[in-house]
Amino acid sequence: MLLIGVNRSPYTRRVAITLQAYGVAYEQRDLNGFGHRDEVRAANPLGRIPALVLDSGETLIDSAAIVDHLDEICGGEQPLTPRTGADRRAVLKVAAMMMGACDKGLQAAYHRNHTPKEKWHQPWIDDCMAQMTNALAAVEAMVRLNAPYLLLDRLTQADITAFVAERLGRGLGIDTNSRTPRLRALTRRLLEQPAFSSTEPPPA
Ligand SMILES: N[C@@H](CCC(=O)N[C@@H](CS)C(=O)NCC(=O)O)C(=O)O
Repeated sequence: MLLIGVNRSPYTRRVAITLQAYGVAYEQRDLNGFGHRDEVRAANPLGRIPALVLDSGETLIDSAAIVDHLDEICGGEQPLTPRTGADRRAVLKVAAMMMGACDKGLQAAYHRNHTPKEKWHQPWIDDCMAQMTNALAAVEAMVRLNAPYLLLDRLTQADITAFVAERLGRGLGIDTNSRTPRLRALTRRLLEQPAFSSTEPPPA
C-alpha cells in the first residue's frame, strides 16, 4: 500500500498510526495539499491528504473511509472501531469530536496562512480555536487517571484521534499541559508505543 501525505497532517498521521497498529506494510509519499498540488490532486481530485493507494491500484480518500477499510480487512474480532453497538457509538463519537477539532484548528490556521494579516477576522479565528479547545476539554473529562486508553481498556480510534488532535492543538498554541493535563498524559503514554513514536513528523 502507498500512503500519500505528510504526518504533520493529523488526518494522515491517523492513518499512519492505524496502518502501524495493524502491522500493515506500506510506503509513504510525503506530499502536502498546498506544496504539491498537482501530485496530490492526481491521487485525490479534492486535493487533500491523506489518500491510500491499495495494492490493487484503487485509491481511497478521507481518513475516516480509509480507517474503515483497514478495520474491515485487518480488524478481525477487535477492530480499532468496534463493529456494532454502544462501544462503536462511543468510539465514533470521540473520533468525530477529535476530527472536528482538527477541522476547526486548521480552519483557523488556514485563515491566518492564506489571508493578509490586515484582513484577519480575529473573532472567527478565536471561535474556531474555542471549538477546538472545548472539544479537547470534553475528551479530557473522559480520561481516567493513569489509564492507558480512553475507552474499552484497549487501543481504539478514540485514542488515535485524541492523540492527533491534542498534537495539533499543541502545535497551534493550546497549552494542553495546563488545560488538558490528563489528555496530555495519555498522549505521552501512547507515544511510548511504536505506532505513535515512529509516525512522529520531523520538526518544522
Ligand atoms: N476529512 C478529511 C480532511 C483532510 C484534510 O483536510 N487534509 C488537509 C491536510 S491536514 C489538506 O489536505 N488540506 C488541503 C486543502 O484542504 O486544500 C480527512 O479526514 O482525511
